[in-house]
Amino acid sequence: MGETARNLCLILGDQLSMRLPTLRHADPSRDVVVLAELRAEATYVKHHKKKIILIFSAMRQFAQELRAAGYRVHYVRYDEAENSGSFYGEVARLAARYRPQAVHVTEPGEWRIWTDMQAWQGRLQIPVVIHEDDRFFCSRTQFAAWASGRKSLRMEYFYRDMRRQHKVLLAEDQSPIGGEWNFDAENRRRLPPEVVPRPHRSFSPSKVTREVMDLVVREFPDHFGDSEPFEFATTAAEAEQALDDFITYRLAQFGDYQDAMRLDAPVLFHAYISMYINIGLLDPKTVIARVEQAYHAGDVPLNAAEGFIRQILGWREYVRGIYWLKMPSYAEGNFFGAKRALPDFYWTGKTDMRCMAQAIGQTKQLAYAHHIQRLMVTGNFALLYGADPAAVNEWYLLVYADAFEWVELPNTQGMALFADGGLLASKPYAASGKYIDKMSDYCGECRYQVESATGEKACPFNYLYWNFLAEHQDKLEKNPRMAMMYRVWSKMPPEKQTAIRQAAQKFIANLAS
Ligand code: FAD
Ligand code: DLZ
Ligand code: SF4
Repeated sequence: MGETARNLCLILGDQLSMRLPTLRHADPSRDVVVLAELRAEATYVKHHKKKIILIFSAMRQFAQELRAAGYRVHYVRYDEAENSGSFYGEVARLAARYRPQAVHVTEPGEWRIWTDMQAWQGRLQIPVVIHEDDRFFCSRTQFAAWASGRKSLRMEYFYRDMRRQHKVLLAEDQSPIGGEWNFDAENRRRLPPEVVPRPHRSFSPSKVTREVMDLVVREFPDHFGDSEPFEFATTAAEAEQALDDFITYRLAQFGDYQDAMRLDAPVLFHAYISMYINIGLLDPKTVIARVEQAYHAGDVPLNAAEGFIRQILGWREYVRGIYWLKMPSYAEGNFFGAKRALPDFYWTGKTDMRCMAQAIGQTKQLAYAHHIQRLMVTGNFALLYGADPAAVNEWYLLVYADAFEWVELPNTQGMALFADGGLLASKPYAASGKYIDKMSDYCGECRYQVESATGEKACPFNYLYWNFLAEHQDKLEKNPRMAMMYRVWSKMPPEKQTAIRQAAQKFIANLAS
């Protein structure tokens, strides 16, 4: 008879936290902790090579830390002959081997795995205990209670409740520090040329990472993106250093320049930590506490601390709540009936539109683009062009190192594409080239002219923007937040309107062919 275990404790690749509920319920001497590198997970979309490298390397090093902390670990490597390639396959195989009384796991981040897991107990004939993931501030049940009976599910009200409940940036009388809940209006400054952001902290690949890089290049050659140079943190200790670097050198200016974009600075004053938070290397609660401390110590202004905390305590928690509240139908939304395939340049980055080339080019290199690039460049283009939401969602899910469906889908469907018809956003984030020009230095380096809407050199964002408004007038003109733009459109001379729509149609036809 081989060795047995009391329980099998499965840890998924985005749950690499020592404080995970699964581990809190594990007895190091009697249970076996399982981590598995899986074909099904690495290929359900063709993830960026850097994303797979990050996850496999972080999993291998997390397993080492668990062993050092006294846990019995069964680690399944990608190329082991017995590896069945899926979560259920590995749990079933290892349950047959260790004959546990029960399987313990923390709830997964994706609907796909959650529905699969519901059948495990029946198939395995032993209890499968799914623990709530308390790395989040707001549980799925709590969000559902918050949403219940509300006409509008806007993030702002949820965020205020989170601030009150978790006593974040709160005065003694429960009012927000600084007198306002939100300093968004102070988060939209243009970046003057003389303000030069300090480059983000990068890490040299360890021996473990080097081995994983070889594996990924060998096994996933046709996946999106560059594998080298690989500079992500892959352990909790390194991720803490990345957080320190952000708080020390970039947080103070995060608030002012949150919406800015610059050619030579892909990260600007952003944190560059979402991939670490999402896979468990950084704890969101610790991140918020550190930022609040920096504010109270007088190291960073309130608009920076509040603006940053809003992203994590507000947006991150809110999109997760929306995902679990609305799945699986949320993924089917297509408010504008958009059907076009994604243009090829989303894969190659080869386009004369400088803004798109920059956002996609750095995505290929880094598996990262910051929020405004995702929303107002690649997302805005997909919206105006009429790209099929399913294709756009797949693209966002595979190109970014931080992409997991619970966070990717609401951001793409709801925020970038308005495919949910306005559940998440009060109006589409559609914008012409003027916005991109205001917030970046891209247009000066572009072959198109941002001030033109017609003619050979007209900026495609301009004619696509007006064409989008005209095409969806029936759906949008009653939205009070769109009224001003429809007034501008209606006052345009008819010949100009026709020229704009023809330019858009020609551009779309060219791309589609
Ligand atoms: P910062 O700008 O420094 O923000 C700090 C932190 O706040 C982030 O690390 C992240 O944890 C959180 N955060 C900020 N904005 C959001 C948001 N809108 N939703 C959830 N969390 C947020 N974020 C992901 O983590 N995974 C995704 O797959 C993802 N897909 C996106 C797709 C689209 C179309 C858009 C518009 C946004 C998407 N985002 C996604 C949100 C946001 O762009 C990233 O979280 C952010 O760019 C990560 O970079 P950072 O760590 O430098 O963030
Ligand atoms: C994203 C990912 C990848 C690429 N590979 C693995 C893996 O080999 N093993 C694993 O446990 N998890 C992986 N993940 C993360 C899972 O896809 C993620 O846990 C689920 O989608 C649930 O959020
Ligand atoms: Fe993008 Fe238009 Fe500016 Fe070129 S001119 S960078 S296409 S917004």
